[in-house]
Amino acid sequence: MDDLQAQFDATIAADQRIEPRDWMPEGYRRTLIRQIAQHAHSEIIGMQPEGNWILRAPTLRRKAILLAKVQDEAGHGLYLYSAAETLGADRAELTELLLAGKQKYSSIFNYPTLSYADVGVIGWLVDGAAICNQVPLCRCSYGPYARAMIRICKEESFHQRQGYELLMAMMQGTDEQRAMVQESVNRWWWPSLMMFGPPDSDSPNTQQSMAWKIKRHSNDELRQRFVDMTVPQAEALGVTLPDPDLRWNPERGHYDFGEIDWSEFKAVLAGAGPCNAQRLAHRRRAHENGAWVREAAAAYAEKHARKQE
Ligand code: FAQ
Repeated sequence: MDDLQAQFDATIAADQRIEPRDWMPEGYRRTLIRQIAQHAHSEIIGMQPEGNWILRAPTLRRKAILLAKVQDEAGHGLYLYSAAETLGADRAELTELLLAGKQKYSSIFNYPTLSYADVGVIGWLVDGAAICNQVPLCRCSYGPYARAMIRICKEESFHQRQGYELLMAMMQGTDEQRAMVQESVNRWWWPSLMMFGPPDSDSPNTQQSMAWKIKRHSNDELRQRFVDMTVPQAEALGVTLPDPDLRWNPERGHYDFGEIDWSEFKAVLAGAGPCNAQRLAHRRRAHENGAWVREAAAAYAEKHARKQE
């Protein structure tokens, strides 16, 4: 056991990868299952807010783009459930835990998409935040998660650009369209900052996850990186970010920003966000409606296995 622990520690210290068949501490396995499952659930639940606009996309081109993006999110969910399975988790059980409210998904998907500009703003801000958080996960110490993140990040970059391009088109449109973009930015800015998780001083998992090189940066570091990256993009777009305290700090070499309303974050995590109940109810309904597909696939797999015998 001591030898196994020493070997694990040496692999982490050498910045090498832990693979599914390697020995790993139970806490490392549990932390990864928790984070990867939450991430997978986020991708699957995250299809809902934008899915809301597929039938109402303004042109065939916008509809094709949005369909492709939402399908990518389903794909990301599937890679991530597969990565969790390499740790011994069972996909059906993870889904049950989500539906029972025992496993989380990202707070951001509990907000409604009220206008078409929200599709662009989700691409720009939500996918932008996701990229900031996920690019370092490509260097995560657990091999299957790190490798899944490479493809996911490439697709997220496309998602971010499609959002920004959509917003540029709207900003070059009518006054009404510009107002629609600004109103949407006002609603999504603060929840996007909350995606990075609680402040470092109140983040129970960060220290251990960084020691295991699952997380490569703390929540506050990544949040700051996102703010620094996004302010010039907002200027180029011609929108204001709804924070009177946002200003460049030459001493720090970063933008200062206002206090996040952590009581709102906690309420959303506790299930009291504007769309928590709706998102879970929809997911439950889709799961129940899909029961016959799972049964048919399992029966087919069994028949196929018997034939091979
Ligand atoms: N929402 O100690 P920490 C996407 C929980 S992007 C809900 O700091 P940790 C792409 C946390 O789980 C979104 N819960 O935790 C897309 C923990 O609870 P637990 C998904 C949150 O794990 C775009 C507790 O608070 N991305 O889907 C949130 O070290 C557009 C204490 O927090 C990922 O999941 C939150 N915002 O750091 C899809 C990335 N923040 O489990 C569709 C991978 C924290 O102890 C459309 N995950 N919590 O009960 C991570 O990088 C990390 O898990 C953090 C949290 C940074 C999210």
